[in-house]
Amino acid sequence: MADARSTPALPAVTRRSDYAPPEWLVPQVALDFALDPSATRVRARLEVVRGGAHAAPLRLDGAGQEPLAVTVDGVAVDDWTLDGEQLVIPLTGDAHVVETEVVIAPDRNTQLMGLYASGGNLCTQCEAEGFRRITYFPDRPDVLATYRVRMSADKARFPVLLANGDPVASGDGDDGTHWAEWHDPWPKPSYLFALVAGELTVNRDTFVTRSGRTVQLGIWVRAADAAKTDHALAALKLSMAWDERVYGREYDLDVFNIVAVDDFNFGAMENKGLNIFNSRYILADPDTATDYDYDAIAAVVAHEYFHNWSGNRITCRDWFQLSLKEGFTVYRDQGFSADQGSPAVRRIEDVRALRAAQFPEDAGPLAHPVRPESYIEISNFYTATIYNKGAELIRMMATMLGAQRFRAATDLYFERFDGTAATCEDFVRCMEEAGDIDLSQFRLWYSQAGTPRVSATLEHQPGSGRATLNLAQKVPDTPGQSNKSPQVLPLKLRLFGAETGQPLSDEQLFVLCESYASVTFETVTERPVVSLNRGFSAPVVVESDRSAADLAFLARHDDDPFARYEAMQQLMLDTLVAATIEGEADHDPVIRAVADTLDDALDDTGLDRAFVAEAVLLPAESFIGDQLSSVDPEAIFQAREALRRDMARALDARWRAACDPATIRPYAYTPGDKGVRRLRNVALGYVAASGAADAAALAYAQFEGADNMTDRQGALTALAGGTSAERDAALDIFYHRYAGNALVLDKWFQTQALSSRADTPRLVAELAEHPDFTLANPNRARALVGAFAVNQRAFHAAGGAGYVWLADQLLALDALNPQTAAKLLPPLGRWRRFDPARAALMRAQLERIVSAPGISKDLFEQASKSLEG
Ligand code: B3K
Ligand code: ZN
Repeated sequence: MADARSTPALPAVTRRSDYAPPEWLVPQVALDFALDPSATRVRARLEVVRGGAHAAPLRLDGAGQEPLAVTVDGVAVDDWTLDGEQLVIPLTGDAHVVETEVVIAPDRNTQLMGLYASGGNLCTQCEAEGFRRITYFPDRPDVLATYRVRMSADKARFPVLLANGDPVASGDGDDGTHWAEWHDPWPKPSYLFALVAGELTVNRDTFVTRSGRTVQLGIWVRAADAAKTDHALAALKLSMAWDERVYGREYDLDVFNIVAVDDFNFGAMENKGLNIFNSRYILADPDTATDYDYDAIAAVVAHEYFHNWSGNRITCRDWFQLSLKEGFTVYRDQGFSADQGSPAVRRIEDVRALRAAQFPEDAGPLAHPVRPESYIEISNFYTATIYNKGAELIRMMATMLGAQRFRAATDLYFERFDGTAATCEDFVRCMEEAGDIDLSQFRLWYSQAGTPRVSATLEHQPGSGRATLNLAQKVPDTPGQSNKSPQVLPLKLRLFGAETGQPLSDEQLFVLCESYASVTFETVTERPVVSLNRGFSAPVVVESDRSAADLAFLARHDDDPFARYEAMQQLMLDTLVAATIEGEADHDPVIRAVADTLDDALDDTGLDRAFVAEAVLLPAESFIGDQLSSVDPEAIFQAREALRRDMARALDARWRAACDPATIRPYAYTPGDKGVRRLRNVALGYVAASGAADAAALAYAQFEGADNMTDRQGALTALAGGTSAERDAALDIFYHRYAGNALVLDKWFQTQALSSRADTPRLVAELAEHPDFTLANPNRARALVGAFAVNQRAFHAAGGAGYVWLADQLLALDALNPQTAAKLLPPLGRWRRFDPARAALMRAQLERIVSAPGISKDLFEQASKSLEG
């Protein structure tokens, strides 16, 4: 019999069904920080109130610290106990003042959760459960308190002291210290607490809200970065105005501060009145940031700002409701970005991201519903499903309600639940009430995981004047869920005549609720072609029997730009899947369709170049793999390269026209110029793929002459896949030019990790030994380790060396930063999608991780579920 004592206890599982309201409430908190990187003393004063008739003691969450003193109503007590890491204090009355004191060491906090040091400054990250690493507290989102925060610190080292809410007082102390007090009048959960102390400069501006409140805006960064904050500041002001105009939401404090830090586990954090950002989503100038970076900065600034209402004023009752704030806020930031430029391009990018990250998650061992049922570590549930699929759920409701009723429903939601911790169900009920719609069956989207698959066939008897679209849906099994019910799929449809190119019907919204349904179209006077799921109105996989000719027709004639893109993608995908399976395919239909689209763009007949750049891009290798029953990475790579090469050669003149240096104008960040740059860089990639003798020289000339990072990085990417001398020179110049600029060095690592060169696994392993590589900085870890693991050809190269290398990195990273390590594991969990040899090698690494001594529950949950699922 095995020795039970040698088996470590499995981490505890938290279940949605176990939710119970808090036993004790904390209406008010006062915190006093004596800040010091190696020993920060935290005194907390909690006004606690018994939440109903019960005799339970007060339980305060803690992590990694010990109570140095505990008082109740001003009197020191010693009848407290520790239950695991929880501080348990017996209390006799219904209201008390409980004070605790702890000492923590921010400079030893490598997890970057709680209070930690970054670049010599101190900052916090509390969502989801970081506040308990700062002080003892009921660290759950349904305990809402108003916070008063006092900070004192060495004035020379930490001249700036910021916290949530509005500043109320400050002054100098003894021995070179100073102090500041901040008060946040809005009750908030502990995960929204924040403070920052350090040497920072500020870029200030003001915003006057629609009711006339003047808000002081500030973006705080290192002095050297001050010049790179104008774009973020402008985006903040645009976001504030947009939320007033589109959702009727106004800002509610006198100040709004943003601080940028270099060491951050994800993008940014919406702490009330004091957002803390990963510096990659704040800092931009043309020399160091691409157009993509500029767009991402605006989107993330908007996202965090929008959380002030969807997240902060109304928060989540428990973490199972995370999509209540995240799905809705992503939907809101997508709407904002769509309004800044081309909505079609933005929709294409959002759908591409959904397909690249969420569809595989939904089809793999880590699949979970938008409202999960259980977790081991909540940090693992900040997923594409919660965020991006969650946003699609809101979008579907908005589509079914129409703009006016959707606005009425969000108004009702904001009004009814302001100041509370709400649930996804609360949100859906507002949609039902104000939208006058029954969403009973729609709720399955919250509880069933898996991407629904829709099959569509169009029947038409010539001369009958009628066509019938037959639809069927199936929601696939996912771990722990089988035999699922059909879901509500809002599908936008339209028919076009194959001969005339004219629409044969208006666009209609057909809501598919059953497993099977038919839609009949009258007045069909010629052979029809169906355009379906227009605008990607439902986040589903569509399988249709449309021919290559029909897809090419839609790619040129559909009046919905998303549907045009989609038809082109499907045409390319069908070709690439056939080529992968059969070793060859007819490339001509794709080449002709791409030629037509390019001609429309280059003639400047009104087609947005940014849209064309998207439309002519081949589907990613991983997306091709997702269509196959077993992924053959090398065959996919070769099939895609062959098509790329043929497209490159057949359309050589057009690509050269699109990337002609004559198209280069002095840099400006305008939608039109962005489109020209995007198409130029896609075209440059095709010229490189053609193998033309002058290709490397052309890319190198662009690299050298570029006055902006978009063109410089575009050229570097075009070179990085090859073996030219220009490639080596460009990488070297790029590295030296940006030595010391961490965000640009991330690009240098990432470009090489994503390269299609056959020796990428070796080059990446060498880069991990580079003096500038470190796992301690999450951006750098993601740039090399994260990028390599999604480079399908390189990561899955035969022999499995990539799997071993990834597992080595994850184990090393886990010891420093479990949250970031766990985020990088999923590519290893996709073993079922590969041949038995690769699957066995991948499983072996997962098993090695699961049985490694002392791994975090974050990594354990991801690896163990990946083995089971
Ligand atoms: N709410 C934060 C994410 C926190 C992640 C914690 N593991 C940022 C955002 O979604 O806006
Ligand atoms: Zn968010």
